[in-house]
Amino acid sequence: MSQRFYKIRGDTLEAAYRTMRAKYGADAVVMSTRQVAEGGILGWFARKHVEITVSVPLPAAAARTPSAAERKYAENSALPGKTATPRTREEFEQIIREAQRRMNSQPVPAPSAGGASAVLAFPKRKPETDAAPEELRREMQDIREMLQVLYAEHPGAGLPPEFAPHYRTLLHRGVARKTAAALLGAVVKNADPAMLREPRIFTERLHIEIRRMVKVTGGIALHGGQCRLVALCGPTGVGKTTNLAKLAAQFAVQERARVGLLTCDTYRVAAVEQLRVYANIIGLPMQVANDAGEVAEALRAFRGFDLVLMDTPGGSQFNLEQIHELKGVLGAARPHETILVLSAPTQADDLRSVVSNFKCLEPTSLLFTKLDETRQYGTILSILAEAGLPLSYMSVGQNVPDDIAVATPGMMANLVLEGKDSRG
Ligand SMILES: Nc1nc2c(ncn2[C@@H]2O[C@H](COP(=O)(O)OP(=O)(O)O)[C@@H](O)[C@H]2O)c(=O)[nH]1
Ligand SMILES: [Mg+2]
Repeated sequence: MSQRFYKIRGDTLEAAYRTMRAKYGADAVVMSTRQVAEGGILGWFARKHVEITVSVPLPAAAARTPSAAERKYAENSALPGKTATPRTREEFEQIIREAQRRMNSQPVPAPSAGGASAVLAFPKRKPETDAAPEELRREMQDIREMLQVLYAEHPGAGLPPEFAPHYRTLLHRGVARKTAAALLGAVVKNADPAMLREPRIFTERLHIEIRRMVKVTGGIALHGGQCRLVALCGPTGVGKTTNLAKLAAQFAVQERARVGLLTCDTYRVAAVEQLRVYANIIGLPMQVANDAGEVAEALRAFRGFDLVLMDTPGGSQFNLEQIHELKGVLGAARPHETILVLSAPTQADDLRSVVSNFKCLEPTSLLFTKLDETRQYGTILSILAEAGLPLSYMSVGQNVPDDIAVATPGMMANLVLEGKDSRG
């Protein structure tokens, strides 16, 4: 969309903003604000001004009819700094106070000074005097929250309140606040704000930013002539054994690789038997190791193989003793890759504690299972971003060997933005 940029100065932000409205009308948008000093001698006695850079759409562009959402935001956000980044706490607080005042049509006292709590402590309203429609109140709450997160975690990231619906969609899909704010901040930073008003364009840019955020391994890579050892670890029942069987079948059947199975999950007899069933069906040799010494011995039996997949006992992330024991076994095995297996329908905070407590096993990637049992794919995105680990595979069902896919950034973006599982 074509537009022209102007700089306007005023004694205060409010004054500059009023000039902008008077001169350029309702379509002008504040792109940035800054403090400037004028006159004075050697830096003394200079007068302080606020300078705003505004963008004004050229007539053809301005003729576009705003969407219902845009109109609603325009009606409810006509205040200084509407589309500018809040640069200071004062400015930020003012935006919130103004918005609340308009919602309540009554003055809202300034929050008391000092500390982050001042930003968070918004005055409580009595429900019986509250005339604001529920919908509008929720939207304002989202805007406030989005600004708070941005303000706290991405100072300087410009995010006009009109993009709050996108923020809310991300939260509904399970994306953590911080990740959502980072994504939207990146979208706004890397694109023309006027273009982003078009929801389709915004979604496209968001797709790009999600793809940028997601790192992947591309799956297990075989190294000709070298036996790769890959261990799967994680909590109980997440699908380690089932997905190990899927990988084994795919490498043995499709890639014609020499694959061996090794398990040190001897806590439960059934666990060994479960893997043995798969080993027999696929026709693969299997070794059982009870401790670090036996692991070394078992690995010798697989000399000359292309790939050894190692199953491990599952355990609660809070059973640190068991994790420590497994660390000893993995220390002896020295796998080339250690894949931490996580179940996607798990609550985000539990996933965080799994990642944090299994970190000592030095996982090289994450494998998310049970994507068919959730639509909160945003959780996966946030955990990946927070863990700083790449994604290797995604499991979308119980079928061996079909229900597993090598993860790609595009797949992850589709999941988050379209809410479909990766079979779709
Ligand atoms: N719906 C669904 N179930 C799965 C998936 N992956 C594994 N499972 C099931 O989860 C259960 C536990 O799997 P298992 O491999 O024994 O977990 P482990 O304890 O981590 O080894 C089994 O019933 C699997 O069939 C998946 O992607 N989707
Ligand atoms: Mg198992």
